[in-house]
Amino acid sequence: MKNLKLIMLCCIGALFIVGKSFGQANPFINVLPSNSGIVSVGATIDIMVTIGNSGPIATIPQAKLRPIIQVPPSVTFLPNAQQVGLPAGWTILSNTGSQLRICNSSDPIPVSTSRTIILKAQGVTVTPPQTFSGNINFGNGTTCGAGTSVAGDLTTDNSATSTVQVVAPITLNLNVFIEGYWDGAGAMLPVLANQGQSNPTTDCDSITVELHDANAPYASLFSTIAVLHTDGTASAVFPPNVTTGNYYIVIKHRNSVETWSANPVAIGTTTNYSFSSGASNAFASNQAQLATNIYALLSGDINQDGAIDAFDYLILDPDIILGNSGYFNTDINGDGVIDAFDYLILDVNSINGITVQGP
Ligand SMILES: [Ca+2]
Ligand SMILES: [Ca+2]
Ligand SMILES: [Ca+2]
Repeated sequence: MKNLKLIMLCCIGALFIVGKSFGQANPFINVLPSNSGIVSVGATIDIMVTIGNSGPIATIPQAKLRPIIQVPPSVTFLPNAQQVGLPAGWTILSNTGSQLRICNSSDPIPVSTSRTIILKAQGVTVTPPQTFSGNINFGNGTTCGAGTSVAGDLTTDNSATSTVQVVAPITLNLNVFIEGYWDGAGAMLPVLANQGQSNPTTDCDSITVELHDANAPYASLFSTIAVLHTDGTASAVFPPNVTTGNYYIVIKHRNSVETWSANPVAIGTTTNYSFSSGASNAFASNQAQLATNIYALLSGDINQDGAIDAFDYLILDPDIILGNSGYFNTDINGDGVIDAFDYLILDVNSINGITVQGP
């Protein structure tokens, strides 16, 4: 009987040792880029790192995981201050731009749970798809310094790879003038500077450039903001998820009537389109003539409802009475002050019943 008890105790002990030696905690890692791994030069891509514990018994202690994420030279990690996608209890140990090391400093990971870490990288140079990787390395369980693996770790899932591809952005080079901002001599005023902004005097104002479906109901599919320069040029840069094809180009500006291209335009990697060189380059020739061969978006739609009318005047009027100056959408002639000269431009377009023209 005594021998039987001894054998049973030995068996339990053996089972306990087996359990302790095999399969206590198994950390694993996966990496996945946003947008199918495609990013344009200068744009940001999210790299999602999933780190978990498939167990089956023990929690992974804090300061025990110090994975390294390594990206190719075609992209670079943003500085630590912009890495805001770490879960509570995780820290960045080092960031060289190409290699970022993190640690679960004060975040133990129980069995069957995982953590998602979002790291931000930026496209640097155009390249075909390249591999990036995540590798679990082990900490010492106290300071995130190098340490040994956890009992039960299977090494096969301690690294993961995916790909990132850096592409050229889709660039649309535009020629656009804005009626009210005309300087009378071939260019537009430095409106932002006139209105007290710190922009250079070669900047006129911001415009929103949209690409709309060529087919009804002509939905807006892509949008970006571009700086319109005083010489009427603007470079609208779209993210690489824009599929090249035919789109209506739509220009929105804070006190002009929304203006559509006359027809859908074939948008490629680099496309040039001039609204200003002909009235008929806009849908229904909905532009004002400023000079020979210079046409412009019609000014005065202050409330951006698609029509220039008395409702816009109702917004302009109080600013004239108050004698406001500075960054105001009611400054239709862009000289920085709101007065009767702004009203004169609105008045003509209101009388003419100007409204947005599109398909
Ligand atoms: Ca593992
Ligand atoms: Ca309006
Ligand atoms: Ca003005």
